[in-house]
Order: sequence, then structure tokens, then C-alpha cells
Amino acid sequence: MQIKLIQLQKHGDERGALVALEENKNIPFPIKRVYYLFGTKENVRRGFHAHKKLKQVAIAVRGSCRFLLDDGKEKIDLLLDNAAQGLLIESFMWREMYDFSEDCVLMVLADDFYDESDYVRSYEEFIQISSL
Ligand code: T46
Repeated sequence: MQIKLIQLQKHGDERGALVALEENKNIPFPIKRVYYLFGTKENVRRGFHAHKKLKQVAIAVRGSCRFLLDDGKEKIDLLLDNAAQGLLIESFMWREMYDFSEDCVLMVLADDFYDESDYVRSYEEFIQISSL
């Protein structure tokens, strides 16, 4: 499985750093929604779903967390701990997020609005569909 980590250009100077996110440029889709997770409690694991169509880019803009990505054949576990790095999560990828640092702010850019019918929340169903 190929995982794409997007290296975001960091504009830094003596004042600090700035990263710009632009649709269809460094973010490879039109951005329709942005949400962020923060204040995640210790030992919490989130996600446990795949999306039928949705594509997203996740950025740990502060702190760190781990992602488990599973395409139904292979699992990849990675650490997000760099505000200048975006993890591209393609559609039909099972994801779990865990090991959130206390200060973690995980920002996610999505190519569509929130739609519960796009979620596959049963792992058995995910494996069944991904093996078709
Ligand atoms: C994903 C991972 C990385 C909304 O009302 N609007 C939204 O845009 C989102 C994302 C969620 N919600 C509501 C639905 C639930 O009542 O917020 C609540 C928590 O959502 P959920 O349990 O789906 O959160 P996670 O952390 O398991 O998953 C989220 C995203 O839902 C998902 O698309 O890929 O973060």
C-alpha cells in the first residue's frame, strides 16, 4: 500500500512559521470542509471506519498522534507529529487514530460535506466490500 505524506512548504523567518493550504494545489482536491480534533483523552482510540468516497488530508498542527491505515490487505501505522506534513487518506481506507499527545490538535481537510451515509463503520463490512 502506498501512503502519501504531503510535505507542506514552511515559510519561516525570525518571527516563526507559516504554512498555507490551497485546494487543488498542495491539497489535491477541492476543500469543502475543515474540522479538527483536540482535547482527546488519554488512551482514547478514534476512527474505526472507512469512507466510501471521501478523501481527506490530516495534519497534526500541534502535538502528535498515530494513525493506523488499513486498505483491507495491508495495515500501515504511522506517527503524525509535524505541522508541515499532511497525510493523504484516500477513500475506502479503514482508519484508527490513537496515542494522542495531550496537546494534539489534529486538523482534517475533506473534499465533501459531512455525510453519515458515506461511513462504513463495520470492519466486517469493510473487508467484505474491499475484497470484491
Ligand atoms: C475521519 C477521522 C479522521 C459532525 O457533525 N461533522 C463532521 O464534519 C464530523 C467529522 C463529525 N461530526 C460529528 C459526528 C459525531 O457525532 O462529530 C461526532 C464525532 O465524529 P466521529 O465519531 O466520526 O469522529 P472520529 O474521530 O471517529 O472520526 C473523524 C471523522 O468523522 C472521520 O471522517 O476520517 O476523524
